Amino acid sequence: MSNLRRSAFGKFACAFALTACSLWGSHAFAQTGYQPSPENLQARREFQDMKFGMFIHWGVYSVLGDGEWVFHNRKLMIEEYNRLPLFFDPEKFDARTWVALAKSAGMKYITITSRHHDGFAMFDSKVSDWNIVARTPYKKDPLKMLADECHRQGIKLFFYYSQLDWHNPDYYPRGQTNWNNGRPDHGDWNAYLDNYMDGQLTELLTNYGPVGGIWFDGMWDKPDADWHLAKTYALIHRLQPAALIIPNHHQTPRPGEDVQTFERDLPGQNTEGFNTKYVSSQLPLESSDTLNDSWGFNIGDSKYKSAADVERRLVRAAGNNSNLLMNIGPMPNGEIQQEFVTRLHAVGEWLSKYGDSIYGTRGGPIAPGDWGVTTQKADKIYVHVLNWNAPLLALPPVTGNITSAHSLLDGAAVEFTQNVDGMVLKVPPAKIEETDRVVVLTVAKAK
Ligand code: FHN
Repeated sequence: MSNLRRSAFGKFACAFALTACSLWGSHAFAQTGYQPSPENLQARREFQDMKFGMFIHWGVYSVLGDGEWVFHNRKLMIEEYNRLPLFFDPEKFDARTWVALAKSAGMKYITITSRHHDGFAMFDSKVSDWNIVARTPYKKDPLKMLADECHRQGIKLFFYYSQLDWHNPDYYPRGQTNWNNGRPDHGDWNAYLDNYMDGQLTELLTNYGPVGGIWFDGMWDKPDADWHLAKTYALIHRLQPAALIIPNHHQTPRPGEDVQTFERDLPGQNTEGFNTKYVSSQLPLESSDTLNDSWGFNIGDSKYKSAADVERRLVRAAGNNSNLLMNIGPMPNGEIQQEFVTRLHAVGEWLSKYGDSIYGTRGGPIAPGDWGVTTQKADKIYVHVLNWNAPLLALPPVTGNITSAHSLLDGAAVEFTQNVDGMVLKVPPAKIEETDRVVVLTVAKAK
């Protein structure tokens, strides 16, 4: 963990990851007896088919160009932070451009911060005037424009919603990330959850058309609190049965949750130190990461991943039966920096050739390895050779007879042998800058 913000969060994350598993038992039940509706199950399948999404961290914090934790990291006072919306006027924001960029990258859905830990609503909320329409010179609702454009361009829109709130006095008792920022030492937790949070979730699930789901974050700030999950989850499933609840709580999924998401890690891996190693076999999986090293716009962060890095992460996620949600932090004027645009276009170009081996697939049937991964769809198995230099690749057996093998890139036949102990592929030599050599196996179901 190199980066300050990562360390700021990491320090908290590891601390409560240890406490959480013991204490959360008491509020683990959430929406007990939850039976996902047919629409929800269909939405889960469509989610898994989409495989690749754009994560967007954007808010008044973007003005300071120091990421989304600047309020906390600079230990600012409420009245100091309250000035920030005065400077937020994204005259260059264009929903059509943002959605078109996601589409050009081969991304099928967008997850945007409707509000982050600073509690500032990036939408027109009647629940509180701590929002973009009431407090900024911009006075418009970018989520409304984005929702309309997503519906127009056939992209699903998900809303990130922070349960943690560093601004609202009723977020009380305070949590692990608290500092004295001038809030009174009292507040009404139930009012915060039942009126404020559920009130805003009702707005997001009522005023923006069909929503892909809600991506929660921040519960880790108060691991032993009663978050009224049963009530909130039931509210969401009542307002939009197909909306997926995706909680970034880094813990074992609870009843009422529809997707398990992992932050900066593939499912089951815990290199970050705060992700659970438990991987649901029932729920769709997702892995989120940043295109540079930051979630929110950070003017000093040039640690960009290459397009090839992103492609390999997408392939490894798919091989682990998971989606990849890749983050960008737009600039305060509403523009997306060129370094992000260039890389996303390159990934889109790659997916225009290799998309068949990603979209609509599921992970397997062969377990991921250092050499690479496999994805499968209908009678096809896609062998993704990511890290293998020898001419022959020996793999474990699969069910069914392989009737043919060919390179996805140019259709050239690939030599192979198959017996009860497994198969051996004569892997095509890597072409210049070939991120992923994909061998397509056609499998006839065993009689
Ligand atoms: O604290 C947040 C962070 O700012 C960012 O939103 C990430 C995205 O997954 N989640 C939290 C850290 O786990």
